[in-house]
Amino acid sequence: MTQPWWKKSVVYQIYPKSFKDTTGTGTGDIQGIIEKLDYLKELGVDVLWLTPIYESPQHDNGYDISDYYRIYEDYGTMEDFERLLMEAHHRDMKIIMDIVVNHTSTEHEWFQKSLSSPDSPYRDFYIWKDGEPGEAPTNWQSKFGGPAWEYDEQSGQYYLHLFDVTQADLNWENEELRKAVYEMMTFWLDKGVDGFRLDVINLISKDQHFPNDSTGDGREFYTDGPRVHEYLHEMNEAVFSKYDMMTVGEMSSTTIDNCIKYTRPDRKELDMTFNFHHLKVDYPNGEKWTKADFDFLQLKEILSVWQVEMTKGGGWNAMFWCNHDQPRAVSRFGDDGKYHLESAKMLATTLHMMRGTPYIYQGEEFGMTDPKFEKIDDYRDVESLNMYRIKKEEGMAEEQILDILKQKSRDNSRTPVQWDDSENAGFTAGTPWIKTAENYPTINAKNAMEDENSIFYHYQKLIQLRKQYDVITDGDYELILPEHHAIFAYIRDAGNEKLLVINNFYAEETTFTLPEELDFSEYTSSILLSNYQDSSAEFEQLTLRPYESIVYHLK
Ligand code: TEU
Repeated sequence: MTQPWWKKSVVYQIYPKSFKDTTGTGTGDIQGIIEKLDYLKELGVDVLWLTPIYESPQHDNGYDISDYYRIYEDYGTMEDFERLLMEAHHRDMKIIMDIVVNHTSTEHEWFQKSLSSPDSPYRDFYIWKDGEPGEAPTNWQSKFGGPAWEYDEQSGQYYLHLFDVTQADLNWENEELRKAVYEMMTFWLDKGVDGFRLDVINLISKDQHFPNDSTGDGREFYTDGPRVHEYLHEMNEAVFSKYDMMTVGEMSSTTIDNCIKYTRPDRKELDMTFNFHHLKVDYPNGEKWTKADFDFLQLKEILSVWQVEMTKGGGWNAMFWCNHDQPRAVSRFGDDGKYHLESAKMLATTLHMMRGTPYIYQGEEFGMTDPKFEKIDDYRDVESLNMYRIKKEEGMAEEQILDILKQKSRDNSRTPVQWDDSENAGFTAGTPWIKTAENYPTINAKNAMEDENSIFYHYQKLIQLRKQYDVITDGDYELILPEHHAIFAYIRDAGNEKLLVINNFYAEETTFTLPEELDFSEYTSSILLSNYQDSSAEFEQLTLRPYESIVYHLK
């Protein structure tokens, strides 16, 4: 059987709002994406994932959809989108859409009907429960802070919103709703899109007893919920199975067992899943809203367990360091100062040489950093602003809250793409909707393209290698030196062909010694990729320089 194309693909995530503005509104647009297609082709990515571009009041930057069949005005028109699709296909690149069907905006027509008449068939498209004012149906918490239920005086009932109060959860128990969703998906596929990224898709099935949560926030009653596999299988039969497409599910707080089930091909649900466990290594005791260093040993362990177990179970991982909800990888796990170049390349290699489909988040390919905002006025994200308010109410000092946001806010990755050193980093001729990071005169795409030693060309090389070496896609994964405090090293093993991947995650020199039980003396070795010009060809024992990263090919 031939491999599905998405196993050898690299996906590039576009957050349109911050990508490229061509109209001077300060907000990116579809035309801006079209203008940058040649740049993306030069990078070599195969698939572009667009975060939501549908009509939306933008309380959560498009993850609050008010009409699935229309394009958000500031981004352009349906004709613009069709042109983008054509231009991308023309360059042999695919486009995948973000599908948000755990919830809609409360401005969606379905919700408006549901709200205004409890007798309407649309009432049951959402999750309404009885309750007294001030006494919500359950004690579940919204992921953006505060209660997950909102009271509607007129009907005396509450509706569920796991995210913002303007994002009402859909009722997947309702068959008509499910049909309407499948119809909408079919509309986009018939238009020619090549797949979907499905937003928080493992939250769609809620425990119908709606119990109170005695310990936490309620997530155990809807995460990987009772009917989620049934729904995804149904979706696959009704929609995905009819197209040559890819699907990636975004899975909040999921488990390996569930991700195997979501992605094992014979189960016919999804192609691959994002999970976030490796990005919680700087959440001490599970708490995101604290300032903390990342736990390196934990990072290695989590990534490795997912590599090994997903392979064993026949599943497939989507691999990523960053997205629009996460701080910038080089600021978080690397060094965005002195070793910016070395550490950004090292992180890229570490991830792209693992098993799974890698994702690059816009700007990552030339090392964009967190903006390090100093004032609350610089922030735009609904989650950050909620947290600011809640922490203030709890009595936390302003300075401390700002310090935490500087490290943890989702806005860290949402600042405009830094195209060049002109005003507003070449993103807009107007006033950008969110401030640009101040380092744009040096860290920008133009500089990167002009320097053959740049991070950009390192990514380009990684993408090319994936096409050339099957061991990158197919090889087994084995972590070595699990206890080493600075080195993240692993082997990819496809029998007679292997990769030895060695990464120094810190700014100090450190010594790598190949474990004795590994005997590669019969193999011929060569360096496939490195982030220093003159890395040692000798891998039995070597001194790694700051953030040095080397891939040896053994055959
Ligand atoms: O995110 C889901 C999600 O659970 C997060 O990564 C979320 O940002 C985090 O829990 C907050 O601490 C998806 C989208 O990627 C995100 O942008 C949306 O806000 C969210 O769903 C709601 O649609």
